[in-house]
Amino acid sequence: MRNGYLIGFAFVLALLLAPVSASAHTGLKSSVPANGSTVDRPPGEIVLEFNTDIGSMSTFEVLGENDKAWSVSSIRVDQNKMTGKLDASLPGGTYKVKWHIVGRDGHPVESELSFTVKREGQQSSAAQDAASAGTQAAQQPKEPAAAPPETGGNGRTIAVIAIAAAAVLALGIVVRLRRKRG
Ligand SMILES: [Cu+2]
Repeated sequence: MRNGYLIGFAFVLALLLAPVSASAHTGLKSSVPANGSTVDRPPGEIVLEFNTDIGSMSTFEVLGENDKAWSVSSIRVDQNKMTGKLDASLPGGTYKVKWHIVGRDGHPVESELSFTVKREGQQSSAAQDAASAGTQAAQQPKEPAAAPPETGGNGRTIAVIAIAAAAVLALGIVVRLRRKRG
């Protein structure tokens, strides 16, 4: 009977000691051009700034109408910033910047943003702004479904089990010692 309580207690203890795993993944902090913005001139480069440092393997691509890829050269990662030069002058239209990064916690994260290059004589209207605000809201960064298994999480699970086992063992010894004395 008493051992049941002790095991329960040990598990509660282990849960309390386990670090909270709900920490935020790395996400986009800002960009040039900004998400949902309309620019008067084709940008010469894209600048993506993240809320933590990112891995050197991080990259992005620029897609135009019908998902046509526009060539980006010399993508560079510098701490939490990624930049790349657009090889061509983008014609008027809406573009997507799809980024794939490895966050500071080792998790791959991907998402996209969009911006519009103004066409000749195009006026930015309130309706257009509202439309881009809608797109912006729908673009929350997410972990890709094909992400490799979370090694950090497995390590944590093993740590929790180890702590629980150690606690059970220690309490078992205490109980036995007490029984011998009594
Ligand atoms: Cu993460």
